[in-house]
Amino acid sequence: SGRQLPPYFLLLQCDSKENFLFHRRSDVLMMTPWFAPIVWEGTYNSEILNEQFRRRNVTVGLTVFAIKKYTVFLNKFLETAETYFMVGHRVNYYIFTDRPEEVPKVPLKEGRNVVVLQVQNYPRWQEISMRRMELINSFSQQRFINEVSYLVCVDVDMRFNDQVGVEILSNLFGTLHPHFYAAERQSFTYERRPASQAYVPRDEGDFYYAGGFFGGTVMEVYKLTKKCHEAMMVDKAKGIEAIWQDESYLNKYFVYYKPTKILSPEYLWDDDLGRPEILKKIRFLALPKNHAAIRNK
Ligand code: 2GW
Ligand code: MN
Repeated sequence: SGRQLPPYFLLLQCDSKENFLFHRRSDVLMMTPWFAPIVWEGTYNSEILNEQFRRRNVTVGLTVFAIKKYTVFLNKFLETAETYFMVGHRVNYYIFTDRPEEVPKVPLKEGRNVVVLQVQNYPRWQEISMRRMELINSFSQQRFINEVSYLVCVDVDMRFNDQVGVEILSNLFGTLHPHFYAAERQSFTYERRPASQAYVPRDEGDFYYAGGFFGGTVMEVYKLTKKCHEAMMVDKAKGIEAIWQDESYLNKYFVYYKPTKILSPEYLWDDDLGRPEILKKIRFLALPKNHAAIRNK
């Protein structure tokens, strides 16, 4: 068997599909310089991972915000999550909304629950997006810590389109932004005003992460959302708001607290960018939105 063979032989065998260690790609970066895996289709074995997480009987919390008209996205979001998100594992959907009566009743598989959390609305959309950090933070301490092992925090204007499973789970994870996964550091849209708490100097930063998909253990998400919320409050007191709101503060955090795993843009794609060859799966896809009608500014 493969186990008996010396290491150089395993390297030579890496082209063989029968080899049980054949999980690598040469066309994408598979690991960061701080040894965090970057998750692409073809780089992991979901059978092994599912077995490990099932043995731990892990429960995953999926947080999503549907404030005002964004409740229209919930039906497709939940339906597709039932098909593709953490199949075979325990899941709690945490739906933050100001309109609980508009949360659709979607049939759920065994071991999966919807929890509706009523929250206030904010008049400015930037505030709706940014306050997610504060709310995830306070509910982590009050509730999530007692109910789930991991939190996955996502945008709602999306649909699942292929498997999103336990391969994403780690202490702290972020997702490569689909517009910047192939871009140079100089073009990353970090906050560049030194006066902001989200400021990232030109010679720092590893990747540009998407605001719409991050997570980790409840403790790590608690720490992340605390820092981001506090940074926003410092800025707010000075009349500053970072260029891409919560996404900017998230990116600042990840410069100094490196994620232990990074998800490829398979996990947050936008078809406006086409479907390049390196994407073997499109797992979570932005829905086209009628900005004028839905955003109700
Ligand atoms: C309303 C008007 C304009 C923008 C957002 C909203 C709005 C957002 C809303 O009325 N109700 C609501 O629940 N939201 C929540 O905020 C919802 O969960 C939504 O997915 C999230 C972010 O807003 P979204 O998806 O319209 O903005 P995107 O797709 O441009 O998001 C990216 O940039 C944001 C910051 O500007 C965030 O970082 C987000 O995570 C990014 O994906
Ligand atoms: Mn969005």
